Amino acid sequence: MLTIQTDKHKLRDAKTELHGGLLVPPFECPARVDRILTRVQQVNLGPVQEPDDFGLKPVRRIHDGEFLAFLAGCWDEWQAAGFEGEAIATSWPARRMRVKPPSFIDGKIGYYCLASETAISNGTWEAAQASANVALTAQAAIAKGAQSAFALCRPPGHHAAADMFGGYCFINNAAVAAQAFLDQGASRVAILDVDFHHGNGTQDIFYGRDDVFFQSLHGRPEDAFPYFLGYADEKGASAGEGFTENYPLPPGTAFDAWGDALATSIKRIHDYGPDAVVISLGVDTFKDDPISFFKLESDDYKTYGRMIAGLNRPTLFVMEGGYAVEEIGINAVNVLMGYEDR
Ligand code: SP5
Ligand code: ZN
Repeated sequence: MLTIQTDKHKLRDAKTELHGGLLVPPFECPARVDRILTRVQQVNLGPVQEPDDFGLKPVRRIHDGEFLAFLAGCWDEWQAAGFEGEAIATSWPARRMRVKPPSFIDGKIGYYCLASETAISNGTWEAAQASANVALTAQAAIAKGAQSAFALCRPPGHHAAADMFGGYCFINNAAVAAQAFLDQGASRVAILDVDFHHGNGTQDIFYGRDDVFFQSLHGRPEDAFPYFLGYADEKGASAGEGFTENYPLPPGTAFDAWGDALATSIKRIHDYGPDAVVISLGVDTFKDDPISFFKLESDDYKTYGRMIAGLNRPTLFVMEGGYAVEEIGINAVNVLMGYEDR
């Protein structure tokens, strides 16, 4: 399988994450991709190539222009305001307030932010664009005839909505790639989100549409980030009704129950008959993940890679989360090896 990767991910190197009331080194760190790349090479998964530059046109198909301008200018504006730390939102348009973007960066960042654990700093915007290019390059390889490809994206994307960042995400790479398939002639795309966290951004982007079938398996919102979306009764709206499906699962879920949910989800995707499948691949479902509560073992990743291959559709794997850095390479690449049945 072809892997697309660039060292530009290293430009996303925030020093702080707001976690449990402390500013700690971010869980979403450059070493994650380094580990996965090392494993890709160790097992000879296939060639590793640099992304092409697609510019912002395919990104604008998903994201709001004002939001992208905010991301592009955020760090400079934050510094110009004289703040000494990284850019972290502290105020939001909460219930019954005016949902209107302020001019001053301290207000504007709150308008565009969905979770304040995620700090913006120098290089974040450049890395986010490079990550989208990674997804688009892998998508293009499939459009040219490859049966599968691995977009080793970083920063991740599935929490990012059309006009919101957070959950370590800025541009929704999977959504941008899914839209690219459609813009190039596909009529239906399925997105299967197996990251531990609900793919709130992806769900929100496609909620009213029937040309993208969104499925997410995740820690139930009662107990897990992003807390405010991902219930089983969210099924899509208007034209999109029936084209979103959620599988919220409780703390301690191991592969028996998780694999059952996946099997159901895969059957639903099979019935939808997509022209392409995008997998939002997070391996924070692992038993030793530091911020999650599922109990998957390393071998389970191979098993479910095989299950995904059973769909027998062009499949784009887009890297999302996974914070047990020691095992992230084994777990992520196990999915891809399982898919290739080796
Ligand atoms: C892409 C992705 O996986 N983003 C995840 C963002 C999660 N950020 C907030 C996590 C809050 C976790 N609190 C966990 C307490 C564990 N003891
Ligand atoms: Zn996650």
